[in-house]
Amino acid sequence: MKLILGMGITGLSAARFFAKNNEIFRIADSRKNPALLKVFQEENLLDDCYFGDWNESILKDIDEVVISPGIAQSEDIVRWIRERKLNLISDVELFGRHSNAPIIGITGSNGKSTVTQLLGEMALANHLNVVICGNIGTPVLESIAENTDLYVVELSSYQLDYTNQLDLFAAVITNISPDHLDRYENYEAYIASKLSIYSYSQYAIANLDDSILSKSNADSYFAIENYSSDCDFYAKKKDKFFEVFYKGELIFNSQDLLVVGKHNIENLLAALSLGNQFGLSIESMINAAKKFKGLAHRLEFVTRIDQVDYYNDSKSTNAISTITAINALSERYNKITLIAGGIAKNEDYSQMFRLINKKVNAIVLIGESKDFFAQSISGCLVIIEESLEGAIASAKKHVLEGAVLLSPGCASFDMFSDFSERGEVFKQLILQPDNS
Ligand code: UMA
Ligand code: ADP
Repeated sequence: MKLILGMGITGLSAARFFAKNNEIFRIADSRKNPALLKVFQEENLLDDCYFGDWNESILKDIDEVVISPGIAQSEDIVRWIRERKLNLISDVELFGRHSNAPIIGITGSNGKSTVTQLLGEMALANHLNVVICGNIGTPVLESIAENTDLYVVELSSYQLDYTNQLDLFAAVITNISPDHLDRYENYEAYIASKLSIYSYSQYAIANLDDSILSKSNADSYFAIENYSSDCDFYAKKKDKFFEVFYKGELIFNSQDLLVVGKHNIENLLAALSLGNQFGLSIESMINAAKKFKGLAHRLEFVTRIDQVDYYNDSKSTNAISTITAINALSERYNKITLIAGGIAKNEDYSQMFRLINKKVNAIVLIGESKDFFAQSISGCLVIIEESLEGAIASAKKHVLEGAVLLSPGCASFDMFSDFSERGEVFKQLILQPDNS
């Protein structure tokens, strides 16, 4: 019998998948009252279920376990499964067994969702029946559809950790920097998790500017700083913009893009490399890139109020993404006010603090990490607030020009259910009339 661990959207998609295929399954969640319980009840998916602290009896008569990515490898249940040598798989592995079209996999510490969406839009521009899914938000098992030409799948390290077999047509790792270190024994283990994607891929693509990936022995590379003859696609800075080249030929200038920042050129190069490998036409990929507006909560332009531009980068949950956002906006604005803080990750923030001291005019700190951040920042005005609402009011009081940037560099769970709620609240507060 199959066991599904976790009753979030992954667990729900696995339960629906088994029910549809007349497969008997048990489902378990270590919370007594998981948020989606009602949906499972309404869909009659709870014939055999277990709630509350993990217990070894859950494993009775089980031969294969589909585990949700949010369940850490350090959990007792994972140890028990491994001791019993049961098959432990991710939803992605199960999806791979039943997929009816080529799969392109995208992972990395930052830029995964952006590259996934952009490549999906490029494939659409090539009139392909493309499905965009995975860690970006729609579980892979929910996404299997007839007549699909291509699955573009965002893969997290958590999903890769529980994947043993998968056949990817091509894969990219956008970059690697410390993230999720609470889930890994050390940084090396996190790096190994990311690199594992290449072992499933017929064709490996990597960012040559990344010091770890440049040693990864990929099949092809892309780069901005360190381009070489190994790079099919590369970009060079010219004045304020970037020129993009394919095999030495200029194909595009970034002034035609709607998204900003060097990191988005990297994302474009990653998507072009994958799409080209799949046979998408370069011209149509470029046309799709020109129309690409980016994703919500990733350096998303919200509005301009009284000469001040507001940006929502709530998806920034680690230091490097905040560094990226500050660098991108400092190319456009002389004055930046940053709103940051939340649950700091177990990583080194010193480079982010140095950049803030250098390039940010004022910082408003919120969340659990506010005092730790405040102690480390001395090069600009530092304001501490108890809420996001207070932070926005404070920013509005102090800022007369330039950009106000929400880029927390931290997880959101101390104040919000997730990064998207944090970003939505930010946008609502900015746009509501009494705040303008
Ligand atoms: N649960 C337990 N015991 C535990 C931990 C969790 O029972 O020890 C239960 C919870 O009570 C809950 C369920 O598991 O009922 C939640 O499962 P989950 O945390 O795996 O989340 P899902 O709702 O299944 O969403 C997952 C991804 N979540 C995580 O990896 C944490 C989503 O990525 C992904 O979009 C979705 O599958 C579809 O593939 C989110 C994410 O934050 C956006 N990802 C991380 C990131 O991008 O950095 C990796
Ligand atoms: P992921 O899915 O890997 O979390 P996203 O595309 O959702 O990546 O972007 C997450 C955060 O990282 C955002 O704050 C975004 O501005 C920033 N970001 C996007 N692409 C890159 C990149 N190539 N390098 C560094 N930061 C990036």
